Amino acid sequence: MSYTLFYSPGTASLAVHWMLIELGVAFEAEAVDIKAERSASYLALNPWGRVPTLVVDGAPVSESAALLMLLAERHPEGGFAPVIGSPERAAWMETMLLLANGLSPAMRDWFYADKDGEPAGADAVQALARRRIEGVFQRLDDMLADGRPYLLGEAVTTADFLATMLMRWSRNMARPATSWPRLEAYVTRTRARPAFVEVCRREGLTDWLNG
Ligand SMILES: N[C@@H](CCC(=O)N[C@@H](CS)C(=O)NCC(=O)O)C(=O)O
Repeated sequence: MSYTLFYSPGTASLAVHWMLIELGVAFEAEAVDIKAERSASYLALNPWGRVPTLVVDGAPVSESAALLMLLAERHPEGGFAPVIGSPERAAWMETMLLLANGLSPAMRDWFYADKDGEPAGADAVQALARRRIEGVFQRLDDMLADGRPYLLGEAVTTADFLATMLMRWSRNMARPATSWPRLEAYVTRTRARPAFVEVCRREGLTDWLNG
């Protein structure tokens, strides 16, 4: 199996980069400057010029949530997704889709309101995005109310990599994820994982680390 990850520090590629390190699989990492014009060769891999792209055995795949699910399927030994047919599988799918459909697009709207839409309407877009982001944070906080350590229970899954990455992006918002006490305890737990510390080291991320 061969992997090349095209990434940019701290962006939507972070969860995939983190999971590759968790899995301990061999991969190449290529930095993409998302502030610069994308090369024709990168646009051939990812027509929107976004990150992440993971080239899997020679074929480019994008969308961070899909990549996490694909890696879980290709490396079941990692145990990062409940097996097909297990009782936990439905909750895992529901949570992955909540994050990918409910939280990730709202984050994009928050950060790219004036680029993806009309600058004149950016405040309204951000106001709605904020409401949606905080609504999902509340749902995630509710999921942890029974004292479970991770979103799906005792085991770390792809949902935790995705959720932690998305919560990190809220660190400078009016209500960051860490202002929900259970989410603060949760990210303290996920950030303590050696692979999270390692991905931050490799990407040069120095904020939002424990202690
Ligand atoms: N839904 C996509 C979002 C990808 C995305 O928007 N990536 C951003 C970085 S977080 C990007 O590439 N931005 C550069 C641009 O839009 O020009 C995913 O989760 O992979």
